[in-house]
Amino acid sequence: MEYKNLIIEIKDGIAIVKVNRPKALNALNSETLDDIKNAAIELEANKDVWVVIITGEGEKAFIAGADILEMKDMTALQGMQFSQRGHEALSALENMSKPVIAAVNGFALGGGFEVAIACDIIYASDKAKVGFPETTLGIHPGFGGTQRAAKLVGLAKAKEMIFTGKMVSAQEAYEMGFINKVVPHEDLMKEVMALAEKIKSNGPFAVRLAKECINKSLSLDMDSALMVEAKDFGLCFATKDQKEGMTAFVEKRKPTFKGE
Ligand code: DAK
Repeated sequence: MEYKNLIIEIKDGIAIVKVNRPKALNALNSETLDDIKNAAIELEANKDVWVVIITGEGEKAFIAGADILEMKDMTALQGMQFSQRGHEALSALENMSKPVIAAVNGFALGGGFEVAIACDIIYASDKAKVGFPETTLGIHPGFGGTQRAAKLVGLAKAKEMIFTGKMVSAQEAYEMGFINKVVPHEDLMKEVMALAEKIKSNGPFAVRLAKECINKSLSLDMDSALMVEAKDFGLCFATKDQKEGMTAFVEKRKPTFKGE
């Protein structure tokens, strides 16, 4: 598929998705939101892709938010349509069964930070700055940020970030619990690739089913969530990878998973 504002590279089971509007600090306009939705759908269907990485093109930004120039003069109807595009894009990304890593290479603000926290794991450059400046613009996070931030770091820290609209360093965001790891800027992609390779070396269906179980824990009561876990655990035994993983252990060798 052709993308207007994304560059996608797929190599050895890992897809790198780069948001490519560096002149606007990769801000999310309607075209880019549609691109993200279509890329999530396409990569989900691609059997050769086991892990997805999302990052920003250029030295300065991951994504500096929704496109303020596009939003500025919107009518209520256009605002609603924009909102729906955003929800469709973020839901497509979040609902991918495959693990998605955000490589936050610079500013991740507003909708951009919401994209990052919709991913499964965040690694950030030590130069990155993150935050939810929406309230400084007279709006509030609307791509799921109020919900995901509170679940990720707790109510008090989420409220402080959103009410103040402040921008914090990657290190501060790490200390709050938003980010998994902060790395030197020049090592970001190397570290993220090593993480992706480590995940890829494990049984892909096991990883995907684990993701489903963990995500369900956010919306289900304990008994229902344990039912999902039991069902997904059982499903692992329907894969060749489970046989390979356990046979390799018994034979004292490394497993070779094929995603079957
Ligand atoms: N939108 C559009 N253009 C942007 C942009 C953005 N969010 N951020 C930066 N740019 C553009 C700038 O306009 C500038 O363009 P030119 O003037 O060169 O044409 C270029 O990128 C470089 O930016 P700066 O010159 O400002 O660069 P600096 O290094 O001086 O500053 C900065 C970097 C990131 C601190 C600054 O650009 C900045 O504060 N940007 C705005 C960040 C921000 O407020 N982001 C939040 C946007 S609001 C919704 C759901 C969600 C949302 C909305 C609706 N619904 C459900 C309806 C989400 C809203 C947001 O994300």
